[in-house]
Amino acid sequence: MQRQLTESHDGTSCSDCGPVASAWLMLNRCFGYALPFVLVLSGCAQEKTSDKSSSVDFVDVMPGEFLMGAADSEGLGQYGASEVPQHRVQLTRPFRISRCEITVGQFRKFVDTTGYVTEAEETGQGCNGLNTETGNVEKLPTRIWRTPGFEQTDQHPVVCVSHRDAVRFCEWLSGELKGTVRLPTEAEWEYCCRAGTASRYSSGDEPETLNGVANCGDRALAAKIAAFDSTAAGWDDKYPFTAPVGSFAPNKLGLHDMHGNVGEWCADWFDAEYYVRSEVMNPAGPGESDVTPMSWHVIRGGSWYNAPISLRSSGRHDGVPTEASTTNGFRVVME
Ligand SMILES: [Ca+2]
Ligand SMILES: [Ca+2]
Repeated sequence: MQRQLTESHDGTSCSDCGPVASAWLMLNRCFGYALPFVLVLSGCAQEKTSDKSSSVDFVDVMPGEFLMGAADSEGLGQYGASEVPQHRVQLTRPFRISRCEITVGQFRKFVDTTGYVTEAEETGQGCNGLNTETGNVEKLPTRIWRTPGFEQTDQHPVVCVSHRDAVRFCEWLSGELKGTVRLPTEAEWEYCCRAGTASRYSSGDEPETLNGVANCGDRALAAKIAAFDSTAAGWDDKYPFTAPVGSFAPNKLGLHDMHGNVGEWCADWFDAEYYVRSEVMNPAGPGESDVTPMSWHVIRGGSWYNAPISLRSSGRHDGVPTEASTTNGFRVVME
C-alpha cells in the first residue's frame, strides 16, 4: 500500500474498443448509456459549455469473474504486501461506471445546486498539496477544489475532495438521476481497471506501456519539481499536474484515466490484510465491526504525482477519510 501525499513520493468512443478477444470481453464491450441527465460524449467532457460539462457519461459493465490482486510471481515484496494473495472474485450484478473521473464542472453543479461546503473548506485548513518550491506536502487554506494550486478547467478532475465529499456528491446525483449512485467497491474498481487483462497495467506489463495511456509522475512533473527527477517516468506526458479527463487512451471497456490522473476514492474501508479473508462474491471490504477511528479508506489507480509502479491495476492506496489532497478525486457507479 502507499499512503497519499503523506509521505515521500515513490516511488472514445466505442469504435476505439477494437475487436473482442474473449467471451468475457464480448460481455463487456463498451457502450455509453444515455439517461435523462446523461449526455454521451466521445472522450468524456470534451464539450466546453458549462451545461454539457456537468453531465455524466456512464459505461455499462456486465457481471463477471477475475483474479483480484497481485500474483506472487510479480515479486513485489513489501511494496505489494497488501495486494496478496491474489484471489478469485465474482461480480454477480451488472452496473454502470462513469467513463471518466468526476470533473470540476460536475462537482460545481453539485455545489451550486446544494450549497455544499467541502471538508477542506469547512475546516478552513484546505487540502494537502505539493509545495512546488520544496517538493514537501503541506496544507494551505486557499488550496480547495476551486483553487488547488494548479490550473483546473471544468474538464479537469475535481481534487481536494474528501471521502465524505465524494459520498455527498453521489447522494445528490442519485436524486438527479433517480437511481442509486455510489462510489465503486474496490473489487468493482479493479475489475473495471483490468478490463479483462491480467497484466500489471491494462496496457501491458511494462511501465512504458502507460505512455499515452496515463497521466503519471513524468518528465513534465520533474521539470516543475526537481525532487521527482529520480522517480518520474522517463517520458513526457505533457501534464505536470492533472489533465482534462479523457485526454489519454481508454481501456477496453472505454474507461479513461483508470491508471493515473487522480487517485480515486472507493467505497471500502482499507485493510492491508483483507485479501486473506475476502469473500468471493461481490466483496465490499471490511465490515463496520472491523472499523476503528484509525481506519482509512481505499484509493485506487495512482495519480499525476506517482511513478508508474503505483499505477498498477492491483495497486492499493489509502487515505484518511476526512482528508483531501490535490492528487485524489473519484468516479461513480450507478446501479
Ligand atoms: Ca504527468
Ligand atoms: Ca484515475
